[in-house]
Amino acid sequence: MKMRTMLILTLLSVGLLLAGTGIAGAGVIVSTGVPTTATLQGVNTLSVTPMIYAAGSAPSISFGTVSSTVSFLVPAQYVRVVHNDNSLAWEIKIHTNNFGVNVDTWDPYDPAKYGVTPATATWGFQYGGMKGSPGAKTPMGWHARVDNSLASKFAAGDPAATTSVGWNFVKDHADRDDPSTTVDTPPIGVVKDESYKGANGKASYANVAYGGPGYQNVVNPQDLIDYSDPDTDKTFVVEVEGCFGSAPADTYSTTLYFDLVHQ
Ligand SMILES: [Ca+2]
Ligand SMILES: [Ca+2]
Ligand SMILES: [Ca+2]
Repeated sequence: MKMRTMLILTLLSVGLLLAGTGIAGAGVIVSTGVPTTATLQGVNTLSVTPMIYAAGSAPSISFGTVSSTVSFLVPAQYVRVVHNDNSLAWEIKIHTNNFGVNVDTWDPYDPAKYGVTPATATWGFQYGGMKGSPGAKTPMGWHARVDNSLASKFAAGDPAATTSVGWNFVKDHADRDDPSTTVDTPPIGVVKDESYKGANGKASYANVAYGGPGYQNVVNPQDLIDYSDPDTDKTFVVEVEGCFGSAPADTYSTTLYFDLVHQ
């Protein structure tokens, strides 16, 4: 090889080497950082107020004296719910607790606890709604809306037809699984568990709303896409109804609870 050719090749090699170094120089050579922390204070507030349709607040929900011919009745009051929670995932659940059970330790599946109050022979397996004398109960339904106040009532309907009427049954903390119903339809093959714990994960049953930082959804069983409507603020309303058609004449009462729960 001639000296001139060798010189050219050498120069080319150095050029390529420099070019290669140039490419390597575009990547990260050193990476270092500054530790950064913040503790965002948690906020977990929930308040509920009975409101009269198209008017101000009320001390309670009162159905008054109900005619024996009435099957489903929406009272003169609804409930305004104001919430604020910045946890990763929260839910607001509606329920009664007519027998004062501790839902964290209550086992609706343990047969040994059948016979302990509430006795199924007297009260059956579902206790949500209002309670009268032993064995007398008036189931209740709930319907939630993203509105912050209401001027008119949602049409009463049988909560058993959830998606067509928009109402859900109010669950009780002591609700047990009814062993006579085993399979839900639809979807076929899903175990039909009516206990409060079984219904726990079903958004359209005990949950009235859920969300996380920056968003909140109000449950709406008539939205067949995701059973919920996005709310633009932290206030919504829950309407209730009494299902008197299956109840005997009596005087009924309960406390309607709203629980803020973190998932
Ligand atoms: Ca709202
Ligand atoms: Ca069942
Ligand atoms: Ca939706």
